[in-house]
Order: sequence, then structure tokens, then C-alpha cells
Amino acid sequence: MTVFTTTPPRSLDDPGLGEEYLRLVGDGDEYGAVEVVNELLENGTPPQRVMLDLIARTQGRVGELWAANEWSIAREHAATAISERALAAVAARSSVRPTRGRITVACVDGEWHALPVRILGEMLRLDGWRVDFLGANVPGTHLVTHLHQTGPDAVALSCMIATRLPRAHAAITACRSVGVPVIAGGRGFGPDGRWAVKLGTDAWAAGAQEALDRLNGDWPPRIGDPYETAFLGDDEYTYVVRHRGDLVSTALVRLAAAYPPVSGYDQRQHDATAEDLGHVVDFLAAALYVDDAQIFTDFVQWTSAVLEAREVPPVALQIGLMLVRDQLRDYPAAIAVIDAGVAKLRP
Ligand code: B12
Repeated sequence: MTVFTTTPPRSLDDPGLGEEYLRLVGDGDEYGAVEVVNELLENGTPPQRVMLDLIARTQGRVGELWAANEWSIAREHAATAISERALAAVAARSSVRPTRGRITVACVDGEWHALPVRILGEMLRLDGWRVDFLGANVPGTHLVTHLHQTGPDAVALSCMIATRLPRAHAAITACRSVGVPVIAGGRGFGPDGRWAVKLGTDAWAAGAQEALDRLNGDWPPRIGDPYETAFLGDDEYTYVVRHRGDLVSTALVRLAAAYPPVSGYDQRQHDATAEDLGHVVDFLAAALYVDDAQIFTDFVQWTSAVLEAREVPPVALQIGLMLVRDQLRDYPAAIAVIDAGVAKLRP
């Protein structure tokens, strides 16, 4: 007698599915990852859940593994490419005729995290919106040209890195000036979207589902005077931005004397150090722009953890911060922000 055994269909509620899917994207197994997605959809799993509870959640794990130095940048890139394929597979199998209105979905200038906002775009499409997806790194002027050409009901603007906030502000003001309300999202706008409010957005949402809820509520909002929130930043912000190159290069030159291990760095380590010092100045500028040291203290805590995972001790970051600080003696707000950052470092 032949006994047939059938494996039960996969479900998002399977405790091991998240790990299995992470393993597939981590192994670069595009075929396997897409197969899981297709199977879930065939079994009746809502596409929204596949996007949020599988693809988005896995990307979060990918970020943690990269930050902990367990996965290389290349492995993260490969995994993200597979997530994009998986997302395309979801989109290909679920089509909804637009009934709600038209929305432009874009990342702010200099923002390369296109996948989070792509997920938002697909969620909006499934909710009946006609979506114009502009992707990563959209300069404000081009965004406004697009608004003139398409006349959307809203702009959904993503900022995942707080250093892009000044550019986000310019884009938000420009969109509102031409009468198009802006909903903002992404971790760059801060906890509870607190910096989005400062930049004058009409709405903020933590995630794609929250954005749908907000847009299905009392939308469109009445756009107030866009110029009421159009001006932020002061002399200190302007000084730091204008002297970014000098601040970084001077700190780099002085670093060899202040932190001797640097003299043994290879080219790759030198480049990474220069990039890190660039981030120090960029996050400092963003903190000055919105007048909130938390942007900088969050950055210091995060960078210190990332560096420690790569065996760079907190004292190296501390020295880097002090070398930038030494060049800003006449700028009390900048000094206060850097001091708040230094205070967050483990002794
Ligand atoms: C993939 C990835 C990249 C890729 C992006 C490729 C792509 N096509 O997207 C690349 C390699 C380009 C990249 C670059 C960098 N990255 Co990166 N990246 C990631 C990673 C691993 C996944 C991003 C993702 O897809 N997340 C999945 C989505 C679904 O997550 P989500 O945030 O929950 O998404 C929801 C919300 O954000 C919200 N949302 C997003 N946008 C919007 C917009 C609106 C209008 C609304 C309403 C909602 C909304 O809705 C989404 C869906 O629910 C994250 C880790 C993470 N936890 O996200 C790091 C991460 C975001 N990156 C990080 C960093 C630091 C960087 C770099 C600075 C690294 C470097 N040293 O160069 C650069 C910055 C580049 C730039 N200027 O933009 C950090 C940010 C830390 C911080 N301080 O905030 C993270 C958190 C990694 C980590 N654990 O440390 N990155």
C-alpha cells in the first residue's frame, strides 16, 4: 500500500516561516523566496500581510544583521534585491482598479531607501489609489514639476535618514505652496513623526497601514499658510553646512595624532572613517536645523553600536566628535548638541 504524505500549505502564522524566508533572502535564493510569496498568496493570505508581515519584517531583520556586522553590505544588497522581486511578485498577482484619487509617492532628495515607500505605494494601490511611484532621491524641483503635470490629491513623502530633513522641508513647502497636501513617513521624521510636524506636513503616519487609515479619514486637510513653517535653520546651521568639507578634512588630518590606531588603517578603513565623520557633520546640521539634539544623540548611540560591532571602541567616536567640536568653538548651539552626543557614549 502506498501512503501519500502532504506537507501542509505554508502560512504566515507558522512560527518558522520568518526564519525560513530570511534564510532564503540571505542565501540569495530569489526563486525560493518568490515561491514562498506565491504559495502564501495562493493560500489566500492577503497581499497586504505578505508585504508587511513577511517582506517588510524581514528587511528589518536584514538591517539588524548588517548593523551587528553579521551580514556584509553585499549580502544586505542581495537580500534587498530579492525583497524587491518578492514585492513585484505580490504586485503582479493583485491588481485593483483605482477609485479613490491620485497620489504621488516619492523619497526626498538624497534618500535611497526606496523599498519602504514602494511597499507603501503597493498598499495604496490595493486600497484603490492611482499611484505615481517616483522612487528614490527625487529632487524637490522635479517633484513639483511632476505635480503640475499630474495634479495629484496628495504627495506621500518618505525620509528614512534624518540628515535629509532640510531637503524634505524644501519639498514639503514647495508641494504645499502649489496646493497639494503632504503626508510624511519614514523613521527620518523621528519618533511619532515629531520633526514632520516642525517641517509643516499636513499629516504623518508611522507605517503603510496607518497611512491608509489617515488617508481614508478626513482627507484632504485644509492646507494652512505654507510660509508659516517655511523657515528653519539659523547661522549655526548655515555655517556647519557651508564648512562641511573643511570640518571633515581637518578632523581627519588631526585624527592620526589624536587616535594612533588610525595610522595602521588601510584605504578601506580610511574611507569608512571619512564617511563616518561626514555623517557626524550631517547629523549635527540636521539637529541644528530642527533645533533638537535628539537627532544627534540617536545617531551617536546608533553609530557607536555599529562601530563596536566592528571592533572600533566608543573612544574612537568620542575623539572624532571632539575633533569636530574643536572647530566650532564660536557656535554654542553646535557645541551643546555635540556635548549631548558625547554624554551618550559609554565611558
Ligand atoms: C535596504 C537598506 C538600505 C538600502 C536601500 C535600498 C532600497 N532599495 O531601499 C541602501 C543600501 C541604499 C541603504 C543605504 C543606507 N542606509 Co539603510 N537600510 C536598509 C534596511 C536594511 C532595509 C530598509 C527597508 O526596506 N526596510 C523595510 C521597511 C518596510 O521598513 P519600515 O521602515 O518599517 O517601512 C515602513 C515605514 O518606514 C513607513 N514609511 C516609509 N516611508 C514612508 C512614507 C510615507 C508617506 C508614509 C506614510 C510611511 C512611510 O511605511 C513603511 C511600510 O510600512 C534598513 C533597516 C530597516 N530596519 O529598515 C536600513 C537602515 C534604514 N539604513 C540605515 C543606514 C544608516 C543607511 C546608510 C546611512 C548607510 C551608510 N553608511 O551609507 C545609507 C543611507 C542612504 C541614503 N542616503 O538614503 C539605518 C538607519 C539608522 C538610523 N540612524 O536611522 C537602518 C535602520 C539600518 C540599521 N539597522 O542601522 N540602506
